[in-house]
Amino acid sequence: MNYKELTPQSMCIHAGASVNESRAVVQPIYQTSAFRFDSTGHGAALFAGRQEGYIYTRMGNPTIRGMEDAVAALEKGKFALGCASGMAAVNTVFAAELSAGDHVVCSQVVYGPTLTLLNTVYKRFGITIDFVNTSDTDQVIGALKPKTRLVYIETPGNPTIELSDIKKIAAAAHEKGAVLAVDNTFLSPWFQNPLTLGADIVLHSLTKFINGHADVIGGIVVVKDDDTYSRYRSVLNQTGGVIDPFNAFLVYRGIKTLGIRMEKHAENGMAIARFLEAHPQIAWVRYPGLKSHPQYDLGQTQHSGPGGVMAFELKGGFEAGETLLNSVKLCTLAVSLGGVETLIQHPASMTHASLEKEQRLAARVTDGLIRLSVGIEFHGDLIADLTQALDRVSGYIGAVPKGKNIL
Ligand code: LCS
Repeated sequence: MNYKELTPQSMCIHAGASVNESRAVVQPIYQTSAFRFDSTGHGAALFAGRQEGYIYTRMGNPTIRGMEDAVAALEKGKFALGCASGMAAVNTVFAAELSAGDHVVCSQVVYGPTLTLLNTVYKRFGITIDFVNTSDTDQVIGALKPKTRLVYIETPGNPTIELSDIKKIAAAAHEKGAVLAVDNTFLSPWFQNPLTLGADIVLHSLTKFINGHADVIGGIVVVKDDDTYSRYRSVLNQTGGVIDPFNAFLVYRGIKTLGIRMEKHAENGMAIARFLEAHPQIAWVRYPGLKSHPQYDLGQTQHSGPGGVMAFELKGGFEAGETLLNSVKLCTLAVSLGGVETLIQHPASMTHASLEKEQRLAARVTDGLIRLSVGIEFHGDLIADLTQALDRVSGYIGAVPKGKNIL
């Protein structure tokens, strides 16, 4: 059976080419650095690419390959490249695409270290970058230059949950001979497939929803054609930032429940976003499932669900936010996102602390912004926890109805 023809739910369970002589139901962990050659001729044929097979785990490994093929299928791409972290995936895209003198148009709203990587390492290598508000396609069009090689977006962006129009941005980039790379970490391939909307490259931090259990650091790049794949594979092979077989195994296992987890993240996300939006302490909530999201209509055209991550701001600003973060008991105060447990964090002092204040504010990461990654606990327990924590926010103790304190 060709797993590429399956529906996404069955793909989650069965996608990936299994190289598995043991007949084990689950792809085994090939925890080996190298693979034996039958003869010098065999080794030479593998190195020359005349014969298919595995040589050395940095260049490829069956456990990693199974996971890569599963993500490639779910993203409707042709090949994927498993990386040691999401940042290794980001770096693979930059290293494969950019040469000295090239220009990049990058969204202002991306994971902090992505912006910093461009602004430090790649700037040193003679790359010029314009950071623009990519939720306004005209700003992307206005920033494109003859030297633009890469347009880079996250949608929804981390952490403000602003959306960018993948189809229109891809068309604008292509018109100028540039490629569009989309970091699809926040919605996962379950809810959004940028390659089908015209993007050339998709990448993920596997650390988040795709693995889903907060126990792996990993990343992946998905491409559409053989030539791009060989070029990227060669860069990843030289730079060495590959995922290891054990982490690939854990991610492959996580993928089996991607669909049911994502549906639950979204169901809980809707319940919590509505609760927060109606709460008197909350100034605003940004979540793709809320009609109040400024780009709700765009979202409906490019993703099939809202995911599990939202941003909000308290009326009491940063101090109120600090009290909230120090008062939650079921939600965990931690960075990262996309796991089965609910995590809450403060981007200005945590995930986006590497940005200069000016850059941070340009990216609309205000001091009072809070990011919530909703897990798959029972939503009523999460609402009870947020209620008791919001009760403690200064000036409002007693002003909001008390929730049941479950802890
Ligand atoms: N892309 C996005 C959208 C991310 O959110 C992250 C990490 C990365 C890439 C990098 O992935 P990593 O190397 O960590 O696997 N985002 C994080 C965050 O928001 N909190 O902690 C990490």
